[in-house]
Amino acid sequence: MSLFKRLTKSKKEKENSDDEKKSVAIVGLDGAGKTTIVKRILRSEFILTRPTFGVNIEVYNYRSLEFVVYDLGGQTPLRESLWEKFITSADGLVFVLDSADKDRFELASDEFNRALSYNDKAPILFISNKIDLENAAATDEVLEIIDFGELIRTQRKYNFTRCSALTGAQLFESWDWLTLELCEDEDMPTNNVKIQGYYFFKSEGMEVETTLFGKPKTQSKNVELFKKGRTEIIKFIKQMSGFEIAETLLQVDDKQLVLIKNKQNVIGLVVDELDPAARAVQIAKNLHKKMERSSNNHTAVNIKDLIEKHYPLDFFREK
Ligand code: G3D
Ligand code: MG
Repeated sequence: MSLFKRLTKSKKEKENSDDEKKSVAIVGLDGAGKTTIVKRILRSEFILTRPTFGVNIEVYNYRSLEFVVYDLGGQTPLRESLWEKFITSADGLVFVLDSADKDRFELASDEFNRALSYNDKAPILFISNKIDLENAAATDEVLEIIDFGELIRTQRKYNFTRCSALTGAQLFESWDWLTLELCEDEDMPTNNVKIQGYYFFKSEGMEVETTLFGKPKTQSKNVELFKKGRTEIIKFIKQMSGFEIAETLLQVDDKQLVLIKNKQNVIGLVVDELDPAARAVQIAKNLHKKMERSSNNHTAVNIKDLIEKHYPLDFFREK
């Protein structure tokens, strides 16, 4: 199917097909940082780009999500009708502003309002990008120009975030917000927590397994850390023995240990101290659910396989 047809498919058609991809339109003036943001989030191995008939559209796919990136401004009639259609059919909308490009704030504001006028349902993630730059506008400077009044009045789901695609600051958190609005957590392409390894205990304290990821050199570096983590888990299990559900986040050297306990099991994930722990918590909870499901079906599964299969971007792989 051509890109044009795919983008202009009617809403009705979408509702009728369960396996339909969710599409996210990522728009903003050229140079705002859209391509950088998508690449940073999806990482190159999961990207499929399809340049389309001379119009600057990039399409990226990741599982059940499709990201369509489009430069706004300088419209020709063809571009105009194309982008109207694809914004109208988008399930999620991301608007990227170059917060240091103050000369074009008015133009960006007009384009933002136009995008909103084409789609009155999709949740909106507004990214004020490039905050690492010295002359980046503060939030109130942006809000003077960009009007969120309509979004508030209509109780539209939206999220305003200041971030830097360059440093990654705040980027993954805001992306989590959008993808949680749009899809099953298993399909979330929010990533880069790089799980370094995990612990798996029975909730009464029996150790089932501990696995370290990475090359042998990294693993041997992490052995001590994992020993400390194990001690922390045993403490946690003792403290929480009266509770069916408990969770905590611990600092172990320069790593974070996310510990989640349910009725049967305790799962501990180790991630870097700078990685988004909320994401690791979400993953641990999902792993619990998957373990539960498989034990109900009497099928044997292993956490490592689950992580590799469902969280390929979160899995720590050394080059
Ligand atoms: P676009 O896809 O919206 O047109 P790009 O924008 O992603 O191509 O980014 C345009 C330029 O801005 C790129 O620089 C890119 O590296 C830079 N950029 C993107 N995000 C940030 C950020 O958060 N901070 C800073 N400082 N720069 C950023 P080049 O030099 O390649 O044109
Ligand atoms: Mg681009």
